[in-house]
Amino acid sequence: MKTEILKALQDSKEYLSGQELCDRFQVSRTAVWKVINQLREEGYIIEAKNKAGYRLISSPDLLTTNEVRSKKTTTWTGCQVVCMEKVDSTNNEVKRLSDEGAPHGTLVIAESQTAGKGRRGRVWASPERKAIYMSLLLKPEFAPDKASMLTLVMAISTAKAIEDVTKMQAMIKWPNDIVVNKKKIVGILTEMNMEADYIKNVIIGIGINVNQQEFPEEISQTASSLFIEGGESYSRTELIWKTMEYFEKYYALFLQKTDLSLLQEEYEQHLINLGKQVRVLDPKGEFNGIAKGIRPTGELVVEREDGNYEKIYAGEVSVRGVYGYV
Ligand code: BT5
Repeated sequence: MKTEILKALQDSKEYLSGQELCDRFQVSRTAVWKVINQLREEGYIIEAKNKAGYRLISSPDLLTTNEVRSKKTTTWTGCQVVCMEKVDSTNNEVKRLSDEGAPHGTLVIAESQTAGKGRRGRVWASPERKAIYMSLLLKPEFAPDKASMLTLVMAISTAKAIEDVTKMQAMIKWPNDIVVNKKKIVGILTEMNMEADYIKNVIIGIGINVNQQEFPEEISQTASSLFIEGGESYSRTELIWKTMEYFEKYYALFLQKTDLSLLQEEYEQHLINLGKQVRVLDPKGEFNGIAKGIRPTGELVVEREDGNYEKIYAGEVSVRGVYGYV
């Protein structure tokens, strides 16, 4: 009911009378009054005018379940939304919920993470309230070897969402980073759980640096936020749903062929490495080359200095610029 009342207030330009809210939602005056007070405690500024009723003046930039749900614009992603103040890692929480039967499309969002993770045991800096930490649960039917491509599907979705919301150019550093002005703004971590040879679930975790004003010393050279790059704060809720809207679009294209062929052009247009010198940090031996694009199955194609083409698989290998991060 709280979500519905909030939505009614958001949708209305005029005052909404207490009686109207009671009638619409079939609840008592006291119940409406309680909800208004709860919303105020969450930071909503709601004006109450004698005889006229209630009017929403402003919303806090808090990722509460009510706030996020009331702004939902998607079809199936976020069919269930769980917002948490603090969690070890949203990816871990989605795994737990999935084991309890949560459906395909469940979205977990947290205000902070105590054990935010990157790939291969790395740490994702997750300070509270300024950024987005979210994970999407998928229970797909395709074969497990296709799952790693979903990182790329989410990467293009997030880049497009950032461009829409901030009007800044967002580029993809293959396979899982989004950069703005060559600084890392987004990291994506896709994890898969299997049962026999089937996919039990795929969990796509996305960390977006939105309104941070500073970064820990260790990452201050490479990391940045949309606030730092754009000079203004952005609505996290809007970024969340825009990302999910694009994900629905690109995931549908992905499913048509169970590969990236229908997204490849758009992905490569955003690929910061394209045509550039890269250093491939392959545990079997590092080498330099020129990034030529991606294959429809997601590998980066790199032309070695001797002219040979190499397929780079995201699993074991990192790619850097020859002189630094990109
Ligand atoms: C990633 O790993 O970039 C994937 C990060 C995924 C984070 C999301 S948040 C929601 C969900 N829940 C989780 O627990 N994880 C996901 P990787 O490519 O391995 O990059 C990690 C490296 O990025 C670190 O070693 C740092 O150098 C750097 N880094 C750490 N925190 C950062 C931040 N907030 N912004 C930019 N760079 C960061």
